[in-house]
Amino acid sequence: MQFMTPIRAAMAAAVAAVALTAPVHADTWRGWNIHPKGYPNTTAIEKFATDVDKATDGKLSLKVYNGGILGDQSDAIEQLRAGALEFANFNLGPMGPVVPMTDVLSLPYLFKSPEQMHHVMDGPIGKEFAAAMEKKGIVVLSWYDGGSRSFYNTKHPIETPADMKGLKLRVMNNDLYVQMVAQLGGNATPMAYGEVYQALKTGVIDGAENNFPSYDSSNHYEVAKYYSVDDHLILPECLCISKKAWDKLDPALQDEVRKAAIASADDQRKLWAEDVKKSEAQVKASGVKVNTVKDKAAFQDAMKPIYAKFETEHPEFKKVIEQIQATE
Ligand code: BDP
Repeated sequence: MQFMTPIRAAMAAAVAAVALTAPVHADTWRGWNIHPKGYPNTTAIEKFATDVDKATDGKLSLKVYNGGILGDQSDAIEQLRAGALEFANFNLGPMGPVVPMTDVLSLPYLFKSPEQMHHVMDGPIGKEFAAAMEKKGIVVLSWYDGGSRSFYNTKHPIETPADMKGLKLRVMNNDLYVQMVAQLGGNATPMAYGEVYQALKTGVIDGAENNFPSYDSSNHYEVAKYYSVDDHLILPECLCISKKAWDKLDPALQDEVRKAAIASADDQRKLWAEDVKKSEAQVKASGVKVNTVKDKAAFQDAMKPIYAKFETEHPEFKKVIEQIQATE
């Protein structure tokens, strides 16, 4: 036997180790998810991962990284576009800086209800948004529910815009949300989701805004005990694939992945409907004061200048805004 230098021996051992641990699958995909285990989106995207694994006989092996451990959404969008991540559940709010058309969806009070939002996104208008995202390297395979978002804070119930005065509120990364809070008299701070709990606790911010499932699962309800239902944002979410990964698949594999994604959105919407009720009951039982804003029109009226400014800056999106508003 030929004598091996220590370096060659170490290299041979390393090669053998790689061979032993190398995946049996042809391709391994990493998935980004901000939510914890048990959250509707987490259950649905994990099911998507196992379904794809099964349906492709292991040609694709998917692993979901929960709890935002791979970074905040704005970073994850860039990673997905670059092909460093292959799939993700994104909220369309922080998508605006990358895909300007999606800012339309962040206009407060655009949709009348989550049902109307689904109707729009599942139809031809949803396809237009998906096409705009695909041009930026993000392939939308299905739309998840994100419910409707309302304000919560540590100080007092919000009944009218006057109650927003001076409140320091965390918003997601999008200038439209800064404008939204400013129009209502508050001060907005864009901040990563994972930093909000601590910021509420230490008084760096007085509040934030979200749907009931996230208010509950993030434990923000433990510190910010006033949740005021004003439903200012109804934001779709997507199950997305990196175009770089998508384009490598042959049509048969694309078909399997798409089927699994559509089934995953069905699962998510069902789980979501249950969780909205469960989480509202849970936070109420823990002592949160939930109030429903009576005069929503006062909040909606305050948003008019945002629409005017947006439509002046983006006349190209005026038509889609009107089409959405005209859809039942
Ligand atoms: C949740 C969304 C998640 C966002 C989060 C937030 O599902 O995508 O990151 O809100 O407020 O409702 O950042």
